Amino acid sequence: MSSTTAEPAEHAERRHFPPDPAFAEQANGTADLVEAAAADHEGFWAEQARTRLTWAKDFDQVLDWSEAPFARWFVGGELNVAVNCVDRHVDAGNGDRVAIHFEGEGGDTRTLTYADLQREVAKAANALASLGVAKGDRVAIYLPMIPEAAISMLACARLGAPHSVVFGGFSSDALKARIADAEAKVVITSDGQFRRGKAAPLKPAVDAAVSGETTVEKVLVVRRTEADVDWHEGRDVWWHDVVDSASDQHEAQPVDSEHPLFILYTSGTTGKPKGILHTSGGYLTQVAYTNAVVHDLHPETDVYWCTADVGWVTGHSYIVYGPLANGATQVMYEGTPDTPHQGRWWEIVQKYGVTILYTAPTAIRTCMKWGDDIPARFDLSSLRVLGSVGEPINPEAWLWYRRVIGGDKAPIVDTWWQTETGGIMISPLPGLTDLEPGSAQKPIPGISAEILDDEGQPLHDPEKVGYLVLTKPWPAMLRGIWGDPERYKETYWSRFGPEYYFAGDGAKYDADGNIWLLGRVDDVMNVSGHRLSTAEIESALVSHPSVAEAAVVGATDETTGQAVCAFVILRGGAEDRGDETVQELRNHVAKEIGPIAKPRQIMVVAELPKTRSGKIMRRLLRDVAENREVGDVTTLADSTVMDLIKTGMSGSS
Ligand code: 6R9
Repeated sequence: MSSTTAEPAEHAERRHFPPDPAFAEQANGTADLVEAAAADHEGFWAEQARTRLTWAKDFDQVLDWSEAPFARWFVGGELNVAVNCVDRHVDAGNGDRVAIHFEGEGGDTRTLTYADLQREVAKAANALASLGVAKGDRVAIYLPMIPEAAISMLACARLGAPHSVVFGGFSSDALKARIADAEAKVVITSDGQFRRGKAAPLKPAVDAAVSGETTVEKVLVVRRTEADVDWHEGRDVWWHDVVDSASDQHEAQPVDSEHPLFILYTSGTTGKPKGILHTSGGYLTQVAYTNAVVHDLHPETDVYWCTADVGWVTGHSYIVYGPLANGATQVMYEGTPDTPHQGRWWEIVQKYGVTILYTAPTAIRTCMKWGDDIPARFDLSSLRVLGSVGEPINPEAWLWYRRVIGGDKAPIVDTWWQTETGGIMISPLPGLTDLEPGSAQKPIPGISAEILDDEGQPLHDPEKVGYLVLTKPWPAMLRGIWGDPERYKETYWSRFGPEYYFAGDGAKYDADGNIWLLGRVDDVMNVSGHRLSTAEIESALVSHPSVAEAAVVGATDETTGQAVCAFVILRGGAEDRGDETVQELRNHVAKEIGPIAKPRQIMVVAELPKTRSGKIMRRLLRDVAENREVGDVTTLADSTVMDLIKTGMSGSS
């Protein structure tokens, strides 16, 4: 890549939002915390580990980095993760506090207090043990968003059996590959799941995935939709048979701080999926800390809701482990935001009095597309913190989120992190930071990042695009790729040498020293020697009043090397005037960024290809833009989207 300066988008509104003094007064994230972390990195994390978690045996060393890049945190310490997330809250007298308000897509509800959760997790742990699961065995979990997903994860943690959660939307092939890689002994699934008002089967995918040679001995099946299922005597067992009848008393054994907690496969890019390995003490410390400080969680008074699926790392860290370690009361919702109507999420916020909402930019842009009048029908005044994760949030969507959902007052935390980092790394602190729409801003206390140029030199010039790296080990960092230590070193610790964790994201500083994340490095384009970021052009397109969502890719071009190709979804109400619309949008990008960024081609589409966690799969759009056969679509939320786009393409030329 060249180090050409990318022009900043000249957004009409360059507004900052200073923290509200009343909010700052009660905030968990304080200036003292920032100071403490800067003064003593390891001492700071030791303090977080000791004050936020309950250890069965204290640790005697904070960090062992002698085998870098393989870290060991809180060496010698012992704890049980499930005990930290459940039992200790009951022991502290909070058994009656609601842990989970479950809302099914069809409107069925279930309330689980911490005491209920303790009983359910103990039963599930006893049942898994009776099926032969012991410490160290791997368990695959392929479930919809129902309480049993969290209960299963915690039951595994209780036994010290690492889980591998696979999205309920993934195909049997994807499931099979993940089961094989982790050599899972048991799979936990359900008969089916409710999506968009219909029951969709899940168990057949498991049946296909475990047919033939397999490591799987038992399949534990939750009844959810009551659909008929094929039954394999001797292998399949019903949850309601073995879990419901199990004892609700279970003695949990502490595990070593470095005992594996879970494997989670990263999706999206090409090649064999990577089984990202996380362990116990460091991971739990960082997710508890960030959930308290970044989301500003006050467990006695807040009602927290993270809209992610548990099959995504966000569901692991910010539905299950972080909030439950902190004793939070949270909402868990099974379905889609528009079932049975487009106000469903806001109805849930109103119903439970949600105070903290954590979601993804793609969801925010979708709600923007549906129009302001939908959220306006509900009382959203309980919301006091809003969070964003998964992609850069463009300033337009940020401002909409704050105004329409946050009542023009709730701070937004734009949180940058990855499956590999385990927990939040770069984010504003809601009581402390002067908020800058569109930027994730600064590493949180305890985390250090830099932006490097092609030669690996620190880049401090504002607006120059470089590579984001992390410069110090952190407690929730991945401990490796399951079964492939070389790939771990090669992927993350070789691009700029062993000192720097290479995140794979493009980034730049602005004049105030805020970090702007610019998308995956593979998605950065080079047009006539100018480096352009997909995120910036997309942001410029979305700042046009007719555009709801945009995806930009670089397609090979004979004259310019690469050319900008854009795919856009228009907002509800915006008319598609064919060439006129396209011209207007091209000119808009030229005006916002510069003529060099003007898309060669703009396609108006109805949908964009996204993973289940809402990330646009640009490589598939690149295939379309370069007239190639479309690649692997198994991790798409809806694989028919690509057919729609291809048909649209041939029709429009
Ligand atoms: C948590 C999660 C990681 C990649 C990451 C980056 C993108 C996530 C972001 C963001 C800009 C943010 N990403 N949060 N980009 N601003 N606030 O998403 O994990 O699924 O592993 O994806 O997502 O590109 O490298 P994961």
